[in-house]
Amino acid sequence: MLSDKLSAALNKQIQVEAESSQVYLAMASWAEVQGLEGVASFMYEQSDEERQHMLKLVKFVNERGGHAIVSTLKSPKAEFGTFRDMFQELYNHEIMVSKSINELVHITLEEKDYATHNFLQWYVAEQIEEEAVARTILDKINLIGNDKGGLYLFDRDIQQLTVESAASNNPQ
Ligand code: OFO
Repeated sequence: MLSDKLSAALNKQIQVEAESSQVYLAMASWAEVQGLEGVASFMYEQSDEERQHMLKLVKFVNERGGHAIVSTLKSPKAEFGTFRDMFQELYNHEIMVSKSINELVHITLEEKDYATHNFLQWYVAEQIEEEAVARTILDKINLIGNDKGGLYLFDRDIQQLTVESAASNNPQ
């Protein structure tokens, strides 16, 4: 059975994951309108993944005797400046989410809830991977600079990354 404190913190995380899905959906739409097909499909995929993260939490909270709450979400912005700015935002967003997961893990230790602690390890690992992917993408963007041909290749490469992650990613 979840404690009230942990239940509230998990519900807050449900909101964070749902808002992440919204932010990446807004990024996907912006990229699509800019003609960056590869970047758009990468972002659509990220958005879907965040929804899966949210659902996994909903099911866990309910299974453990809590009540997962579906809350109002902040509306994400519609414009992202340059695609470099957008990926910088994605990276910053993931760092914020990692902090939020760490805070949750901290509460599980305070509450001595080792089942939830164990459940959250999947999210800890996922955040390490997502931060690493975002950093790799930013490094590539810095290499390209303002080169149009480089941007074309980047857009094609990132599409490949989406296909690979869809093949290897199997959220339960
Ligand atoms: Fe939910 O995985 Fe990152 O944010």
